[in-house]
Amino acid sequence: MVPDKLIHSLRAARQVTVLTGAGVSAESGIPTFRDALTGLWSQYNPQELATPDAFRRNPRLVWEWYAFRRQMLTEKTPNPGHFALAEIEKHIPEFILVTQNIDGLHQRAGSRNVIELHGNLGRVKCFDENTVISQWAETGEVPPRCPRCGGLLRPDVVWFGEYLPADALEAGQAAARSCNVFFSVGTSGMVQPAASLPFMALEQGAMVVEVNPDETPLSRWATHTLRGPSGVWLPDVVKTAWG
Ligand code: BV8
Repeated sequence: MVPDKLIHSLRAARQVTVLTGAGVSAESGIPTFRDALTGLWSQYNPQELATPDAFRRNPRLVWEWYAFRRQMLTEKTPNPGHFALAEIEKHIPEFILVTQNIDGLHQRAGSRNVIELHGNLGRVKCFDENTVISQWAETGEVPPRCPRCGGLLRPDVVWFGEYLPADALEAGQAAARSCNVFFSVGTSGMVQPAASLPFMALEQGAMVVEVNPDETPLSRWATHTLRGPSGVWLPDVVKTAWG
């Protein structure tokens, strides 16, 4: 049962900001970082693969891990949680969706104002120049090389130990500081600086709602906790608030 106070605040909200993590894509069949990596990748820890050093040490391995995830994504589709967020956006004057995910499923579900804090699996950039490259010669070399400078190509995602795109982070922080209602959906809240956004919202008096089957460091501070899958709770919020 969605709390009445949450529905009332949502209907009256001028601005709603949402932070999502891997959990919002779990019901699309995309394993979260908490889930043990499956199959071929089960012997690797994502945090050991998603770093510049891992790429320097073994560019082929890291490139193939992302190619595997990109390939997996072609068979996945947005789930009711993604669609519910796209629906909420239609009812709120100012709606900002800040995601840690790199799967592009929010955009595929129809969300329009999406801030990607950690990049996007569908984009590739030059490791040396940092320029996004959309076409390159397939010579069979893995990773492929930058057509401009010959450097190695890499996924356009933010690795551990790398800075987030400044414009995305600043926009996400501003959105946390100015919203009336903040949803934290499907994130374990372990990775900084994204994990600080809900607390920035709390500091300025926003209603903070956590949607997660499990406890997180945010749970004890959240105004409301919807304990369960986002694919169930978020459609329930939409139905209760707007019928
Ligand atoms: C930075 C892209 C400044 C790549 C990702 C020491 C040295 C260097 C850095 C650090 C350090 N100590 C700390 C840091 C900072 C570090 C960090 O936070 N580390 C943590 C691990 C301690 N952060 C960084 O490095 C960031 N950059 O700080 O720059 C700097 C620069 C140099 C030196 C120092 C500092 C960059 C972080 C970005 C990393 N890139 N992704 C890729 O995807 O391959 S992070 C990646 O992991 C995701 O994007 C996501 O952010 C994170 C996983 O978190 P979640 O999304 O929350 O997923 P998780 O699996 O953890 O949880 C899922 C949740 O869903 C669970 O709670 C589960 O219960 C729930 N769930 C499950 N099913 C459902 C559900 N919820 C709802 N419905 C369901 N059905």
